[in-house]
Amino acid sequence: MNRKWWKEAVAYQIYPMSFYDSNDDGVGDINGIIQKLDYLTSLGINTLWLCPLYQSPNKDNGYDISDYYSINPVYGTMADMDELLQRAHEKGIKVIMDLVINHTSNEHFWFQESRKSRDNPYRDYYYWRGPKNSREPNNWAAFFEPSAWHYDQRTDQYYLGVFSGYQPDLNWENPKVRKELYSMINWWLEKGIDGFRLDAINLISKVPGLPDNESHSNERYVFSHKNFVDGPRVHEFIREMREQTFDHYDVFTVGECGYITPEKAKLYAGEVGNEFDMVFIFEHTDYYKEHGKDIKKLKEIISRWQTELHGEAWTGLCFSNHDLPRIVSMFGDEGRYREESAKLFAMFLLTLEGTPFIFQGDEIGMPNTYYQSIDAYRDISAFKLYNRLKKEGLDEESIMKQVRVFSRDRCRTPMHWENTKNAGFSRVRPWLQVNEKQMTINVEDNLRDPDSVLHFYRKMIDLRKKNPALVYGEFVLVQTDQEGLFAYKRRLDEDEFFVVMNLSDQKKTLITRDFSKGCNILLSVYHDRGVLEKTSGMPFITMMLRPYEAVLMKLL
Ligand code: ISL
Repeated sequence: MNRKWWKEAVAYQIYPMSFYDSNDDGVGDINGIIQKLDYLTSLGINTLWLCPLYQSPNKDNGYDISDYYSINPVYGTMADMDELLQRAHEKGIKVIMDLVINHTSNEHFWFQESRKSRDNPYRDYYYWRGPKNSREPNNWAAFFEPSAWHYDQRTDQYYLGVFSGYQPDLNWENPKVRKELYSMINWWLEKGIDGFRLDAINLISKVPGLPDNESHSNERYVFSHKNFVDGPRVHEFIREMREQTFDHYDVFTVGECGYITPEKAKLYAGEVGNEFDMVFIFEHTDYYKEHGKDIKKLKEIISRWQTELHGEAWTGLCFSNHDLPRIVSMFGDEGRYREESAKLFAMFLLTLEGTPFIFQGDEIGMPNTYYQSIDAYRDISAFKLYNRLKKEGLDEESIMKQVRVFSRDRCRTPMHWENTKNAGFSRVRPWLQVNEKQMTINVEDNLRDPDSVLHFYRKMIDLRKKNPALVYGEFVLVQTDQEGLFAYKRRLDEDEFFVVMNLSDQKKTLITRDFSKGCNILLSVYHDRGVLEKTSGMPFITMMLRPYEAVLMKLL
């Protein structure tokens, strides 16, 4: 397997709006990130993924860009951005930006021109179609709105926006669009950024003719990925983009390709594929979204991806991000075993093959936040859900129950720096309410407590950085007959590591022969975990694991 710096990186995802507010306007900013660089260095991470900082009306918190060449003033200036890059580089931290090029904002100049008239030179930068039977051109549903088509009276046509009307889809079939995007990408690369996370990038090619989605009911709008995910020209477009941009720089790209299988990941991020350097895995989180927590399935999905992609393709790993629930709320325990399960998932994330991405706040084990009233919410997808359920006639409390579960605001709340007003994030009321009850979970207290989640992350990051087997080693699943247990080895040359995790809140027992020559415990969720000893006369070791206990060992 080729060794690369970005395979060895430990990345940290910053959601700028909620990271740190340096100028008292209730919104995080670039200077805030600069002020926390020492904190990030001490955590041990060496790569930052910055969620969108570009000029944007923020209908989808920056995932609706109105000018790719400028910084949203709420975050600061281009000079601040340059300073962040320089300061991060001085500390050996690489910086990757979010690249949202499946769509722009409806306030982008191209779209503003495009909607002026049917023969405007920018018309074909987007998808415009006339009505069909006095209705939308097809039955596609959008992610955040009922229909993916949005009517514009000015020219009596609809435009396509598969996320929302604020996010019109760019027409990648038009070579002019691609050229403009490549120039913009090169402009950023010339600035010295170290790569990109490419948003919803496997949506850029649509099935020609934009046919209706298959429908099994008489619903007016049908949600399906079939006609706009992994479309017929997607690989051609990505390869062309790569050749004209990334290939000329020592940078890395991570594709956000939803709904893919390991087979497809090999196409997008194969060792010899010439597309992205890595793609995020989402099968485990997608499964959660559909079916809720299922530990057996989580183990099965992770093992399959680890085994099938070894030596063939590289992935970005995350258990949570700005779209997902917090790790402890999704796969762990946000109550009694919050700290234990937060540590367990730190070990899980940092002992797998693939580049780990830590979402801000997970390093202190922040749980989800739930608000009582819809007024507290800011997420565009929460409003879609609220309006739909309202239309269906549900009562307010039943609606809010669902909004609490599904709104992406659950994980987007301001970072807890201290147990003071507004969690030390800002001196004024933040753009999204801080959960007062959770402020006891904060960086300052975590720093003081040597047994905290934060210190656990530090130790785990350090272990990963020092042991190439944890990055490149082969993943070998260890069979256990207990459902809550997950055990695997990572093996590279002479080095062999053993990870065992109890993903449940019940005691579990591991019986294994794998420690025949003995082992050293490197890190454990419960700090009093002793050395393992063989039962005399027996060839195996019996190891009892407490709720959410996880242990990393090096085999001798
Ligand atoms: O997580 C999802 C929904 O809860 C996904 O379907 C997600 O919307 C999809 O993977 C694309 O997400 C990305 O693009 C969106 C933006 O809203 C998300 O924040 C971003 O991660 C549109 O740009």
